[in-house]
Amino acid sequence: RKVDDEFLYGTFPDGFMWGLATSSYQIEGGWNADDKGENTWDFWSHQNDGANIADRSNGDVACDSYHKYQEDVKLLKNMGANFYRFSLSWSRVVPSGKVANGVSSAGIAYYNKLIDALLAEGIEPFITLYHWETPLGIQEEGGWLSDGIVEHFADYARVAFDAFGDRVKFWLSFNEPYIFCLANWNYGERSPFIEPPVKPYICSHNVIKAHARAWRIYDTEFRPTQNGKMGITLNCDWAEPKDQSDAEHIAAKERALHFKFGWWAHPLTTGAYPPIMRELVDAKSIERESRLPTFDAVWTEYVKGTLDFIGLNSYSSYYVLPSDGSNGWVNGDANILSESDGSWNRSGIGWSVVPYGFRKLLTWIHEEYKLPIYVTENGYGAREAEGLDDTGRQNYYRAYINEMLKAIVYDKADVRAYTAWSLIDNFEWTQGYTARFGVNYVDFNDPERPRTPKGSAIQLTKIFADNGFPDPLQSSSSAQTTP
Ligand code: PNW
Repeated sequence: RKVDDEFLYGTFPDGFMWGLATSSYQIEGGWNADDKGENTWDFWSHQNDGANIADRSNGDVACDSYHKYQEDVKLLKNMGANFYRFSLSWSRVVPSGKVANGVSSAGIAYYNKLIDALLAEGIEPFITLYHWETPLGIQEEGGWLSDGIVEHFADYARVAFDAFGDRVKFWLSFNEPYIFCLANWNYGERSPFIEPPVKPYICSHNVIKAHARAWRIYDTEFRPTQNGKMGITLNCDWAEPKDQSDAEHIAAKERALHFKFGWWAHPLTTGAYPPIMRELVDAKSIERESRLPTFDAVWTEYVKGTLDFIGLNSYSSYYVLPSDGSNGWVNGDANILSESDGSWNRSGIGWSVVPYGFRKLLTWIHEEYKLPIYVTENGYGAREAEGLDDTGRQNYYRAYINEMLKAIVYDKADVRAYTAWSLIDNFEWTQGYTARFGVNYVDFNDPERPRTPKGSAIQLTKIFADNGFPDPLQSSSSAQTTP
């Protein structure tokens, strides 16, 4: 395998898809418009006078995309995007979260308008069903800790396929279950969890069942006529062994990746959690039944093979090394410690910028799971002061997209799509508006929420149009012909 730090000129395979992403709570606003129901993020951001959020802000208005979606479509069109990854707000489509209580015609109408506006410009809608917002009534019944949520999610997914699937061919069940199953806000709790972890493993079990239910409903009831694809989006950063020559560090890297990515990808491909996870969590649950649940024979068959592709969100890398497990929490269960390197560049919000890690991660996922990979998020966060001349973000995109090209050309990774996070600056969860990931700037002080392209939007427009980085010294070049 050729490992090299040099920039690789070349273009992506024919049909490679380029797009940008957002999520409903982060951009829509209209939090109580029409008959929309309240959800966990409405509740969490309003609770305690807003003190759960860094700048005491919320998504009540956000980018006001509930009213300004046509401007978002215009930005996508101007950038030449092939697709737009956005999410549905469950409680906008199904106000109580339970289909038996009714579906919102206003919610359905909003997403129909957005989908039709995209298609009119030749942009494929790429829908995430769940990007962290649980309808409040379902949360009050236990949310992801109660298996009742599985059927409510399945019913909601069917409503979405039925309403939009004639025009939508790309579906994601969940965004980053690792993040929401480990987050305090997912459980409405302000204080840190009590260790060792119990809730994350119960949450994951229900998420995996809910994904499988939705995929099987799609597969049997809708795919024959709609012909789309459905995956899940998992977040993962590359775990670089701190000491490359130490077998213990290399083993720690495998544990790190299986406790973050395999946790979800393994059951959905094989029907069971990764063997290393089963072994370690079982061994550390000696006081009682394993904290990590087991799929029974029926569920094992049911969850196995329910991915048409794997969605990957990746931003960064870290060093990993072995621990004795006394560090607690999920890293303690995995017997790992993570560190960063003082020599790595940092984004404007302090995340490590390590382009080579992106290639290694794509190649690891390809070799481990042999499924098409869709990069569903990648991007660079900064503070307000960065302004429109976002050179740090431009350098990031050029370097990361180039490492993705190397993964395809040198390592034969089957990467089919790339999605930049985000189309526009937006509500960055507990950081509120203090962190900006947009390639288009949004002025949150102006009631009109005007959007203005940053340098990175102009740069991505060119990369999309060129399908990569054609060699300036050759009249034509492609990934297939570049050595
Ligand atoms: C993603 N991390 O979350 C989410 O899908 C987006 O909604 C979010 O806006 C975006 O990344 C930027 O944060 C992540 O700590 C949150 O490694 C945290 C991490 C990674 C992704």
